[in-house]
Parts: sequence; C-alpha cells; structure tokens
Amino acid sequence: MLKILLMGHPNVGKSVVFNRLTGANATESNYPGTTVDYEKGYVFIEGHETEVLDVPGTFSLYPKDKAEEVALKIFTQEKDAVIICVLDATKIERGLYLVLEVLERSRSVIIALNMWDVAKDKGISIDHDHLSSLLGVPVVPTVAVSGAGMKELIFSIHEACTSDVKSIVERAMV
Ligand SMILES: Nc1nc2c(ncn2[C@@H]2O[C@H](COP(=O)(O)OP(=O)(O)O)[C@@H](O)[C@H]2O)c(=O)[nH]1
Ligand SMILES: [Mg+2]
Repeated sequence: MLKILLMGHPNVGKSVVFNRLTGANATESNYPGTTVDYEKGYVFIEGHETEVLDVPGTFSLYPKDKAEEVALKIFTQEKDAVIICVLDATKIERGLYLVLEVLERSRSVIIALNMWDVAKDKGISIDHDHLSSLLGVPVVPTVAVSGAGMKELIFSIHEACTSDVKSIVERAMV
C-alpha cells in the first residue's frame, strides 16, 4: 500500500494539510508504548486505499524529545512512503535543514511551502521553481487554511507515485 508521511516542524500546518487530504476519515491514536499522538487517515488512489500519516512535529532526524523519537521511528519504518515535507514559507531556512536530512536518506520527497499567504503579506518572495530544480524535488506553494495550492500538491504526489489521483483531487478541492 502506498503511504504518505506529512513531516515538518511543529505549527507549520501539517494537520490542516492532513485534513484536506483525508477528509473526515482520520483516526487519532497513541504511538505504541508512548503518549505521543499521531493521526492516520486514508485517501483513494486509483481505487486503492492510501494511508496518510500526520507525523508528530520534528526539527530534525536526530530526536531531542519523545515526539521527535516517534517521528524518526515512523520515518524509519515507512521506507517506501512518499514524504511531504511541510515548511513554513516564512522560515524556510530552518525547514530546509530537515528536508536535506530526509533527502540524504534517499526518500521520495515533495515540499509544501505552506503559509504562502503570510509570506506574501510579509513581503517574502521565494523562487520555488528554482528551489525545485536545485533540490530535484517538487516544491509547491500552499495555503492549507484556504486550500490554495492543494490541487498542485496532489498533482505532485501524482508525479511522485505515478498514479491516477483524481479521487483525492476531488476530495481536497473546495
Ligand atoms: N495563515 C495561514 N495559517 C495556516 C496555514 N496553514 C495552517 N495554518 C494555521 O497554523 C496553525 C498551525 O497549524 P497546524 O496544522 O496545527 O500545524 P502542525 O503543528 O504542523 O500540525 C493553525 O492555527 C492553522 O490554522 C496557512 O497556509 N496560512
Ligand atoms: Mg499537527
């Protein structure tokens, strides 16, 4: 089964992106042996159930607390998952550190440059196409709270997993 992991720092909008992808079918549970919550939901790709995990927020793959330990465990276990790294577009340098760690471990990665609206308001402009060609992965500006960019994000999942994602597109569009 194809799996998608949403990873990134705390408060970058992972859970809002998660809700857009999975709709109302999410379940929350504690990671085995810990009190750390994570959510699991499903989307259908070509009629096949695809699992989406809202991974606990983490700054790096060198854990400094319980939540980060769980994030690393999930990342390590789910070797074939597509990773959507959600970044706060207003704090991109810090977020890219995690992206580089993930890329170092040869994973399929998509970058969601979330909070694009806040970045715009602050006069921050990012050449996302250039960043994409530098890193060799799709980089998609998103505003998770309004849904802007979600369609493009879903199409980049499409690119990463070469599947027909019409059903997720329909569900995530507002
Ligand atoms: N302005 C704006 N706020 C956002 C966006 N995405 C998420 N938020 C808000 O940012 C806060 C953190 O979002 P959340 O999904 O809980 O972050 P998480 O810790 O990464 O799961 C919430 O108050 C969201 O409503 C966005 O693109 N733009
Ligand atoms: Mg969250």
